Amino acid sequence: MRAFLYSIVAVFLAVLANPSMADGMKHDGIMVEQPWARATAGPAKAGAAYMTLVNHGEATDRLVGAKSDLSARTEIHTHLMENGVMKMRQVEGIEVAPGTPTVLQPGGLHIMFMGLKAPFKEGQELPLTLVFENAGEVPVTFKVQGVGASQPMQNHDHSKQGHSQGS
Ligand SMILES: [Cu+2]
Repeated sequence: MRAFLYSIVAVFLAVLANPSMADGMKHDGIMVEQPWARATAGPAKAGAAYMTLVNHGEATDRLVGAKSDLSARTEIHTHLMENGVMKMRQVEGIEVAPGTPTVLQPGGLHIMFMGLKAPFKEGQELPLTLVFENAGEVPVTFKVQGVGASQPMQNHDHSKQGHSQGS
């Protein structure tokens, strides 16, 4: 009986450890919460996506890149003040330490889409792949909010995901 219980636990743990069997947004300890973007205005050729990166693993990981078919180039950016002017600059990577959520948000870190093939329209759910040093490629579906949105929309459907994984 005891061995039987252990095997049940083992199967359960295997499901937890295998991202394809468990929650689609959880990959080797990295969880991407509330990915979102603002709709782009008119002819804008650039857009940005924001999200919170949570590391449920034991070791620090790093976001080292982003891939997307939505734009010619997809980069990791931050904002910084230079001579009193807010500027964007590409960064090599973003450290994601266990227990410390890393927030990408307007005015700070963001995923930048340069040379957009089509504008971001409110209500769209678009694919993006984040590349982590340890966790590897993590597919994300981000939701496009209104042009003036300053934070991810709070869902009232009591669903943590907010939407299904598109990939
Ligand atoms: Cu940028």
